[in-house]
Amino acid sequence: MADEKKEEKKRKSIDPATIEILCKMEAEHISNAFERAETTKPCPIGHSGACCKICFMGPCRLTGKTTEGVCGATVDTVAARNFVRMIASGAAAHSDHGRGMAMTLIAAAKGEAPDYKIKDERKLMVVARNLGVKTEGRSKEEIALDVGMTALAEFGKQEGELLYIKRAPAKRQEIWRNLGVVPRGVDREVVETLHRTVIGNDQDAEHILMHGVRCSLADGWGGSMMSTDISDILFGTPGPVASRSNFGILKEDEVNVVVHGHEPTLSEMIVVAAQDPGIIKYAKSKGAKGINLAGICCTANEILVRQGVGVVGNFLQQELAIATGVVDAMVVDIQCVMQGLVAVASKYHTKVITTSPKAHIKGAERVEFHEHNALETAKKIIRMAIDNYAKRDKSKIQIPDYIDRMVAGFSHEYIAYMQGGIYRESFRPFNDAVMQGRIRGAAGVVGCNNPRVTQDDPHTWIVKELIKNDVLVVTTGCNAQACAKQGLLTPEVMEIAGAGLREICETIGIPPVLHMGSCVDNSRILTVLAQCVSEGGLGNDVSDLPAAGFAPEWMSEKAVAIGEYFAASGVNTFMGVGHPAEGSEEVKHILTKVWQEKFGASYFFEPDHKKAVADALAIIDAKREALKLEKYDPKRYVRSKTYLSNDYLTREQFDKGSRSMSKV
Ligand code: BF8
Repeated sequence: MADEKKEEKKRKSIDPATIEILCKMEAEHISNAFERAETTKPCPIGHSGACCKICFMGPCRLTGKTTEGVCGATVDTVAARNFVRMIASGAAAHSDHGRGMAMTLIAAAKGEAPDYKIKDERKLMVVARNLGVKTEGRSKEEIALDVGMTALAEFGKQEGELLYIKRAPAKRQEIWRNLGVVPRGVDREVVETLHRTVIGNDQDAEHILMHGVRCSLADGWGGSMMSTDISDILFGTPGPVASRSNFGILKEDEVNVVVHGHEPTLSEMIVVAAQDPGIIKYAKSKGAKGINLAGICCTANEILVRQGVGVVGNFLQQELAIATGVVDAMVVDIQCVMQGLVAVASKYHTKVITTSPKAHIKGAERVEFHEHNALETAKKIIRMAIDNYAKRDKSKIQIPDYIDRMVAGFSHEYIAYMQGGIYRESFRPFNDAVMQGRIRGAAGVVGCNNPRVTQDDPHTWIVKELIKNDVLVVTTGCNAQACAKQGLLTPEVMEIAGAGLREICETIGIPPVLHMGSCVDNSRILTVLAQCVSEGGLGNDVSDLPAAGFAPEWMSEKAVAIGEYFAASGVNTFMGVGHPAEGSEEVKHILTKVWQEKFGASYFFEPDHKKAVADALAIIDAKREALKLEKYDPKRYVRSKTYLSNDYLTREQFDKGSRSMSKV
């Protein structure tokens, strides 16, 4: 019976640790998102983008014989409006996070947030130059203050072009200018999206969708990019760190504090507080051996890539983490935090603690976080977790014995550094390898979990298939965490990489799957694409590069915004799961055929992830041909003999998974 249950759960996830906890929760009759997805089917009309609920004459469901709403709106108008409203919400979320970072930088520069320091002066100088802030003869605090104020003004820029647009290749900037989509401040673009899509306003699908492009670009090349840059200034630009993932990193004899959400401001302080001797002593006084800090979702990625803090899991594991029975506090800030956490926590001793003024959850504990007393608040939260440690119900504890090793923290600065050293950072070796056909192309594989597909299966299948085909992969968000759990962020993964890709990765000293950070750090991928273009030899624009993007298990509006800005930046992008505008042939046509003509890249929604990879490889090869590069031949480069066969795990060992079954 137990085996049958496991078999059934295998349809829900490829992660054995997740399956183990799903069985436990079922036995304990505790609800979770996997189970709710079974009982709550998507509304087929809303799912296809054909439900209009923007006024109270409706909602109008444009299905069957109903081809227009009460106001006469067609399904194309309705689907386009729904689509760009997703973009606006996603862009708002990333960019409001970015604004928070700018405000923290300003507070730190003014001395009003004494626990925050400028950690990366070099990055501060680079960002200052990009934003036109004078640096000569000024203190770092003065520069940081101007950087913060300039960034803040960018969010609200009413007229003109965002300053960061000039980071894009000149040809791409021209395309955007000619199409009238160079963004102003994200605040204006989000407001205008909502205005255009109000009842009785913009009613031409293509015109509506073009503004969606502008709004998404204000996120990718604006709010998200500034968020990444300012986080690096405050907390350090990531470089490779070794760490671990999955439920096995939780400890039975220590106080487990799990941070979840997106902003690094609080989680960075919790990292500091968890190392405080007084706090550790307090934990020991309560019978614990120490404090074990771990993360979920993008907050986890932020403190992983900078501090090496371990990752409990991705989006769909948040409720499950509590069901291990050993999470003493789950500390959440903003975004991707399920309300279901509180119900699960009510069956255990776990305290769910909300901290952001923007996100309360009924039934959760509340400790509001502000920059001016950040460390003190972090210590208060950890003390709450320590006080909770003794309240665990030992009979309910079950920690799946799965720990996966990983290397993360590949900022674009570090990737450039690896290819030339400190005196000549470059992308030359990468570009040369692509030109010679050793590397076939590059892909970004990113985005969420979605219980409508088997958790982590499309994510990791795509990544493995790409590297087998000599495509270098960069990853962020919940895809990165899926990869971590399957050992795909380790050097051992070289064993399944194509010979050409492997040779280059070994020469440069990078793994073939590079964890670049959180979802706002998708802006790092934009920067890498621009750097590859400016390095030369691969065309004049992002759309010339043999590259593709994937978000195979997306669910969040943020993912729709990200996919949109990638496509509009010239990257053919494949979303999985289903099409949120399935009901409109016109919208689907615009996002694929029309975008291809206008932006040189399409925005595909392809639920068959195997087909998505085949299509992407065909596009990559077509780009290679257009650039007149060497024809890609997988047999041309053979595996180098300079590496010993025992350097990495054997193929058999890899196929079993890289995970260690015992705690390491
Ligand atoms: O911002 S990948 S589930 S955690 S939305 Fe959320 Fe999606 Fe994960 Fe990070 Ni991004």
